[in-house]
Amino acid sequence: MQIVTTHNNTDFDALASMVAATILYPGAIPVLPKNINPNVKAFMSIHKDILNMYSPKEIDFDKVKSLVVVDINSWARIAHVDELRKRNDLEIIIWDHHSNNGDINSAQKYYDEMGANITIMIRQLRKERKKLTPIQATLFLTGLYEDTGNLTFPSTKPEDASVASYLLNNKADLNVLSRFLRPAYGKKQKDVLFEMIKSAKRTKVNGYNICVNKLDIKGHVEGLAIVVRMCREIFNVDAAFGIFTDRERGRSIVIGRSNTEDINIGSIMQSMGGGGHSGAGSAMVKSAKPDAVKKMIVELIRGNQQASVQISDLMSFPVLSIPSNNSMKEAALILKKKGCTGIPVIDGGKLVGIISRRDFRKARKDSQLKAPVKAFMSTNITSVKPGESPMKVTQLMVKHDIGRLPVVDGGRVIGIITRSDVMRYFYDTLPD
Ligand SMILES: [Mn+2]
Repeated sequence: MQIVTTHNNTDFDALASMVAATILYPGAIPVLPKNINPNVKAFMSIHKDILNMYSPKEIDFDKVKSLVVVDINSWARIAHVDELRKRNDLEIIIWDHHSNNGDINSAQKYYDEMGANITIMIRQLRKERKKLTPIQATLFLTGLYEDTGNLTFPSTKPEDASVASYLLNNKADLNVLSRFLRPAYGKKQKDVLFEMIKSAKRTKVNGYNICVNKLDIKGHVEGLAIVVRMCREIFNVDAAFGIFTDRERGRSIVIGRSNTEDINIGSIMQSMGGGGHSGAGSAMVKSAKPDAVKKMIVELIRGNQQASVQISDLMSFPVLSIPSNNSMKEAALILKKKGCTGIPVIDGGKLVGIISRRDFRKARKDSQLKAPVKAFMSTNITSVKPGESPMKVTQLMVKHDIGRLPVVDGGRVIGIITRSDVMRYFYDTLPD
């Protein structure tokens, strides 16, 4: 007998991957874990007959000769088939898109770092020219959208998008999809979310805004990942973490969601014994001290992450500047010669203003060009520290409608960052 299974707290990508596996391995029996996400449960309640899933209790594990594991590569996450773990005559086939190496040993491993696991499986289904029903296409697209945040998560690959197009061609139903994809949060999740909103504190790490929430829970609470995701969106932070501590059991569940590749949730969770992708992940920590867990998260972001890009890496220097008693004419010459739109005005190493092309509109008469720069410069200066993130610069540029910011360290201008520097960063040097 061959069975197919996936991780507990089953999400749509996991369920979709299980169904895809039953097409790839005809006759294989799909075994669904007991804990499945609330929105998947809602989907199952209607599609139960068509999907024909088995519960672990219904399986005679002695008869299992082959195990297909989808969307995960960790024994801890498939504890419902733990009986098979010690078997050495078992064939194991893995389909996974999580970047951690995992602890299930298998000779047949289909791994690719796609936004969704279903993308890898559809690649194979198409190769084998398998036909999909509209319901299958709908479920697969729901999984794809959930794992890629409707193709917006940074982990999304071009192939995910082309698979979305393929599934829409195969009559995936967007009405059904949006009805179930919507996070089905109940009273328990709402209570947790409100608690988190009340106690949430924003912190700055490596120039990114993060939000770490500590909360006590009792026993198993479903859908905590949804709550953390909503928390990230509500607070509009780059990454949000939830530390859910069960004091009776002496452990904490850590869940993270990130919107930037510079804070890689997967590798942070891996360091804590869990796993995930760059955008989402979780870990079970044997500690009932949420403050210690929080410290660990912050330290992991600080140290273990690939050094995130700072303004000092992008800025131009040395800075072209002009003293405030030079004439407007001299300033105009520099701007023209260097082809820039503005320069900082610096007296004795200190930033006192900015003179830009715009300020010349105020100096209409020729005689006014003889006036010193300080008469026309703007003294309302917005500057930025070298340790800030490119995102912060973008926010300042939008807020103050300016295209260049002096980079100031200890009162001294050490560089200048322009719109084009930031653009170059966002378009060219995004990590793969
Ligand atoms: Mn997945």
